[in-house]
Amino acid sequence: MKNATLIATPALLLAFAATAVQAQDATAVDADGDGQYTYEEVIAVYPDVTEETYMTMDANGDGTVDAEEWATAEADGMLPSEEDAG
Ligand SMILES: [Ca+2]
Ligand SMILES: [Ca+2]
Repeated sequence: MKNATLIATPALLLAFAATAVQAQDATAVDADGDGQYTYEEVIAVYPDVTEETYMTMDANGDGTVDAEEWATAEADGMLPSEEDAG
């Protein structure tokens, strides 16, 4: 049974890792961790976000979406649902 355990564990870790990635959207989007979510960073995680949507998310019009604007967009349902991506 030891062999079976060794095989099963990596699969469980992969499943857990996939769940963890989905659960930390905001930090995953801000790839360089500067607190600004550039359009490039956003579409890397949410390919369905159009430039128009991004500009709508950029509430103060400074050209980037910050954490506060991101949270507002998320609350307003502007981000495509992860459930639709499958
Ligand atoms: Ca960034
Ligand atoms: Ca902004």
